[in-house]
Amino acid sequence: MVVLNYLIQLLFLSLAICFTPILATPTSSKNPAIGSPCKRIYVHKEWRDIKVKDRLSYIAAVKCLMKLPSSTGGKDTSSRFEDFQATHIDLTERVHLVGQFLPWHRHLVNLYSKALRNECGYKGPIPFWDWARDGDSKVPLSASPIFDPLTGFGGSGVPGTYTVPEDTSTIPEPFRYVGCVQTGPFRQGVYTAHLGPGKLVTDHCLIRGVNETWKPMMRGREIEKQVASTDFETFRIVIDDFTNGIHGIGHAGVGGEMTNFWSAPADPLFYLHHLNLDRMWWQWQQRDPANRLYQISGPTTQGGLIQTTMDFIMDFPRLGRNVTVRDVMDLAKEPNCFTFAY
Ligand SMILES: *[C@@H]1O[C@H](CO)[C@@H](O)[C@H](O)[C@H]1NC(C)=O
Ligand SMILES: *[C@@H]1O[C@H](CO)[C@@H](O)[C@H](O)[C@H]1NC(C)=O
Ligand SMILES: [Cu+2]
Repeated sequence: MVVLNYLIQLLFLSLAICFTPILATPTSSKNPAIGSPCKRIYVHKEWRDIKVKDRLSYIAAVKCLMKLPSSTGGKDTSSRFEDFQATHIDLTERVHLVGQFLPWHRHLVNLYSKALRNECGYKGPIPFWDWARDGDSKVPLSASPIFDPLTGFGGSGVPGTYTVPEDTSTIPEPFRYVGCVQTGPFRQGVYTAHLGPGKLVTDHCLIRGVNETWKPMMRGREIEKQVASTDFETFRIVIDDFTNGIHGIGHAGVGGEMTNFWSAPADPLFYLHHLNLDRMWWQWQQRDPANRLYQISGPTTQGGLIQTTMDFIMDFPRLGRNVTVRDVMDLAKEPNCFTFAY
């Protein structure tokens, strides 16, 4: 087993090395016009429906992104992977508990997917994490294939292996009960995050605390209740409720850095979780396209009175051009061009 583990790690390493020289031009350089028809529609798949070979090359592509230099030459980010995390940290207060929450994250994950394909040569399907499969499963959440040390993202953190910084102003409670991931491709010593926890800038391991408490809330029928709302405003509020909504459940189930509002994208699982949330929203839109395809609401600022409209401008510093909410509503048009296998 140890030998196998070692061989698999070597495989990751060599894949990462092969991909590193494929430095295509950054995603933003040759963008088709917004709203134009897609040349190709990418079909995103659930992690465990993807061939093991593709799962391993996905992980290698993430590692490649972690090695690529920051495309902005920004002082605070040390890799392309961190460009995405830094943008999320800087915009946290503007993009959560507001109207642009779902559209903004839809585009963030899409830009990340494009970077994996265009800058790190990933050719397989982009994965999402369908938590309902774990909620409905008989095995503990920690035994989910996404946490597999050989073909997944590694397991939970080991308690006592991480010391929380003194300044906890941007480090909420659940983060503090966990430790460093010690297995898999992003284990301590192999992957070091530089941004976070919270708004701090510290070199640290990937912190997780897989928490079984949340598993029953991931059951298919619980999720079905949450996406049953018929108006976007109810849908948005229900799923974004940080303690009971499906957005929060994915974050809390993984625990650790994923529970941090700012620095959560230090964990590569962030993108699989958010893609599934996006899938829930797309399914909701598809249930009544005439009314829902272009339905948006919610304040433009947390607790504000101005309502978000289709013309609302969303920005992605370090990552790409500005887009409006309207631009991301229909997945069958540029700059989206993806769908889900189910
Ligand atoms: C799991 O989450 C619950 C609810 O937030 C919390 O009370 C509990 O302490 C957590 N368990 C662990 C092991 O972190
Ligand atoms: C993008 O949007 C932000 C926020 O609305 C704005 O400050 C910035 O000037 C815009 N950038 C461009 C290039 O339009
Ligand atoms: Cu977020």
